[in-house]
Amino acid sequence: MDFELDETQRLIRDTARKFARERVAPGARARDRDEKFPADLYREMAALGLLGVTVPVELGGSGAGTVSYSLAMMEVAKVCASTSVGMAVTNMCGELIYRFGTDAQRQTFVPRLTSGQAVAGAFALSEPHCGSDAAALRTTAVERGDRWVLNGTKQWITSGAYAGVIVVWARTAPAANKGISCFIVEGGSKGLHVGRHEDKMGLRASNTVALTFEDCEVPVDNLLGKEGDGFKLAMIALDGGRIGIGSQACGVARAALEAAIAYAKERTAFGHPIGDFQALRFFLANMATEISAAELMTWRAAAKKEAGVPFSREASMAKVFCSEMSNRVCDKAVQIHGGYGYIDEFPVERYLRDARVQTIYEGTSEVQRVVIARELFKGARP
Ligand code: COS
Repeated sequence: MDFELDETQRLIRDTARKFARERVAPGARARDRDEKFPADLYREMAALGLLGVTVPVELGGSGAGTVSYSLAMMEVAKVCASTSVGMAVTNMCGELIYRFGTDAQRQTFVPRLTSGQAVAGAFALSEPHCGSDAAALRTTAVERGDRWVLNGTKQWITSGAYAGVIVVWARTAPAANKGISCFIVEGGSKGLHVGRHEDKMGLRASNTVALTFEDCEVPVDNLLGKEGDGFKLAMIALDGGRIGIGSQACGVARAALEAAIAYAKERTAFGHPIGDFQALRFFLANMATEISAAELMTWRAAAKKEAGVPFSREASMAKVFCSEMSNRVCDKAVQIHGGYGYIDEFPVERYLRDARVQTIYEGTSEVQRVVIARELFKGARP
């Protein structure tokens, strides 16, 4: 077991850290307030290889592996969780097309994602009536000549109004999960309508919309993977995605811890900096310990994925632990700030709002526990 980063991992982390501090952090508060989508930042990120950390260099990525990806996500999330979620989804879409696409699909769509030409990628699985029960989706795709014709509505689509490449799941046969297939749809396609922009509690600079497909035609060649394999592709993508959200949660929690330490050193009460009081020191020590545990869990899942061994359970464990941890840590950071934690002059209220969705999206905490428990009942090492 090696706890040292290799040269590539260090390089990616340092690149992401510098970019996050210099380019992403300065506007984070204003973007959150104004709900301003960071399209320009994604273009800059693309130039640094951060929109395709795990896809090969020939396709415009960094070919640096999942641990590097996790490190990069942590750095960006630490300064702006909103920016990091679009980064996560774009990486996830690029990797999915790289892994399961035909040569033509790889050559056409992956470079669009990694170069920033597509602005961002979008992952369209959930629908208004189904999120956790992904196999219940109702969007249909019918083959007509050399086209697939899509009809239906997708919900909670990150970067949906901006994404140039959208991976869409649709029903091609009645059978629950075996009747689902996966398609690559270009943003702006005829028959693709962008719905209401959601006014969210957190991640306010991230764009979240519904997408409606009305006789939206895509070439037959845009079927990703085999017909009927879509559900498995979604599960595989989400396993990796959960490492991304675990990383995001760690990044946000670290930001909250650092803000809390700074405030505890500066604020005085009863003639002392409040950081002198043991109650607060214990809060901070617990926060730091939990973050450290969460990071290790995330990197373990990432290392397993990179090694090509099963990692679903580890990804779900990391996701549930990190997301719940980040909510506890951000909540404590607000508590340490007292009244100042509740106003937008200090960043901890944003961190808490941003953390809240982490136990919900890319599979709720309850879904993660379903995945973990199933593995236990299959006889996996507890
Ligand atoms: N990797 C590869 N294949 C997988 C898989 C994984 N991680 N998980 C499931 N599968 C396969 C199964 O092996 C099964 O294949 P067979 O039918 O050939 O045996 C098939 O997919 C169906 O699996 P399962 O029966 O477990 O499906 P369920 O409908 O019971 O779904 C959960 C299980 C709840 C775990 C799944 O629907 C899920 O993860 N839901 C959450 C979706 C989500 O995260 N939504 C958020 C969207 S993004 S914001």
